[in-house]
Amino acid sequence: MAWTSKVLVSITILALFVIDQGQGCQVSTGAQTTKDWWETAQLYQIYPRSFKDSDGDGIGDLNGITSKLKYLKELGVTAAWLSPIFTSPMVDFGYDISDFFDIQPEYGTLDDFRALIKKAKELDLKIILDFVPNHSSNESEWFKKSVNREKGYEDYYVWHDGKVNATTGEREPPTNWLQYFRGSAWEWNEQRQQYYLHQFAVQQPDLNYRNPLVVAQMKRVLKYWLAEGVSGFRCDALPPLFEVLPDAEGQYPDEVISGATDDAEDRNHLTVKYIENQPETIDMVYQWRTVLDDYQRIFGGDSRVLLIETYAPAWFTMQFYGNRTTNGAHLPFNFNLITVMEQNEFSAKNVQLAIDLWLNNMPAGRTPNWVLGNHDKRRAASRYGQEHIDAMNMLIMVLPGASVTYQGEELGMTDVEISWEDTVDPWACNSNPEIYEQYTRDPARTPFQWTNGSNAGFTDGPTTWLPLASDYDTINVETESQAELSHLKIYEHLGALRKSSQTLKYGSTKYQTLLENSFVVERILANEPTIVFAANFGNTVAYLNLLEFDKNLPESLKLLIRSVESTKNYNNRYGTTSLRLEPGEALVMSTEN
Ligand code: ISL
Repeated sequence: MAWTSKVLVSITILALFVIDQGQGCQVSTGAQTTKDWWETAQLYQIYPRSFKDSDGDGIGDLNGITSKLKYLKELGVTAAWLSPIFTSPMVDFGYDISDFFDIQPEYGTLDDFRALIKKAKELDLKIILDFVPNHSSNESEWFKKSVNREKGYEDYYVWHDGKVNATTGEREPPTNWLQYFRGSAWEWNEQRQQYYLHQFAVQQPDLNYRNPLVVAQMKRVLKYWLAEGVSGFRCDALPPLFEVLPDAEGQYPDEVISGATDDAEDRNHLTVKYIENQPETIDMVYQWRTVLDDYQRIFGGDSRVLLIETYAPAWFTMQFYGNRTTNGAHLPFNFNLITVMEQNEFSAKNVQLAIDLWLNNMPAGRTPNWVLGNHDKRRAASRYGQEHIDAMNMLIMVLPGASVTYQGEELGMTDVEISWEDTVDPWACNSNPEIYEQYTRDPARTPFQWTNGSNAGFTDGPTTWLPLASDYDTINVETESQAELSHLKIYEHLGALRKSSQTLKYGSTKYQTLLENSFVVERILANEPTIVFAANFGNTVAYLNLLEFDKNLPESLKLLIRSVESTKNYNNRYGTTSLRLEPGEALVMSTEN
């Protein structure tokens, strides 16, 4: 080994050793290796209905998305995942699919989809589709055939005779199971004279994964869209994929009442043990991974990826990654930055807890990811406070692994209050005007804000399918692009930094809560500038001594990116021993000269 290489190796080892001596939390392995595209991806969720309308009907569509792919490229996005675009009666806005092999007519045609893929390829953008395996629409041919007990379809869904009440003699559902969207998870079908299971709406019957024909059919769905050129799938609603096996008499067990709520229609009324998080679900994901890997082996190209949607405890979620011998999903979504703050206040300590909970439970050698929002949750700017949206966008972009942004979070879009009359989300519609706000997911699904012109530039037509936000005159792409600094510009700067910085790609990570309510993340890579993120989540001024966090930091750091309200200047240097941070101020800095 030449002496220069020896010195390099020693410096790297020394650097890693120094990191390990630090206070606070850190993830090591700063060694530079090559990473596959998804390991450092900047992912972006498109909700097609609300992204861009191209034909004036007030509903977003595929041609609308195609016309805006360049926008995603400018943000730095690596791959966009599209919420469902398949044929659907739209009871759950595309999550109730009636034909898994075709496009919803109001969104366009298969040819429009092919044009979208072609344009994306030209721009070097990857497209990921939503795969909804748990259920179909009740208007699907499969369901109709199953209702008719047509050969091969008899057991496509979970059918049951139900019970007869010993006292009244009346027919009852087989169990007390509740759907997510309020009310019983069983629906009586007159024609077939049996109940069917639906963990979501009545119009979303659960497919029966104990039937090998269903397993094979859903693998066909994956292969069909892979052949159309997609780069992977976001797998919807995994926890309820399997239910426990019935006993020898064919009976299922009741769930225990949890006591968490008196509302007997609300799923939280039950402690769900038999209808979620079964081991067979993990195995099914491993099988889908094989489908994707086989496809790549046969047809070549970049890795096709599996993203998993699961709100489940870590012991279950982490198994999706795979085990010692088998690969599972590339990225089971990490919702901790959302869910920890649903149960606790938004604070630096709880941000740290959210990060710890993922990194400390993640199996070795796997890739973390950070989801800030999606179409099921309130807007990030509304959850954390508008003054913290830049900080949170910075956080997910400086942490190691993949970042996941829901459309509009880069602009700082906020929740739109939707009246009971305008409410369309089935979850809310299954409740009543007094309580619907605790269930509705409409506020985060309103049309994307492109300009301050008519209907925010979302559509040329007179109406929009959900009301527009009232603040679109200032919160929109056009206005924010023209501003000297804006949430959008900050997001773009972050995207560019992620592309250019070896440290953000390969560096080791250290993070810590400082003082009462400030938070710092540091990324370190030998022979590359160290990147430091610092944010004040509190409501008083904080003076941070960053040397308490890492004594090896220099006297001053160069400012790369600042939050909108910060009065600091790009490229100026700021001292590390007493860094003044205003409430809500967030910075990304570097040790470079
Ligand atoms: O929304 C939730 C929490 O806020 C979840 O309980 C959600 O219902 C669950 O994660 C599944 O969501 C997914 O599947 C649903 C669909 O309505 C959601 O939009 C989708 O993200 C049924 O397909």
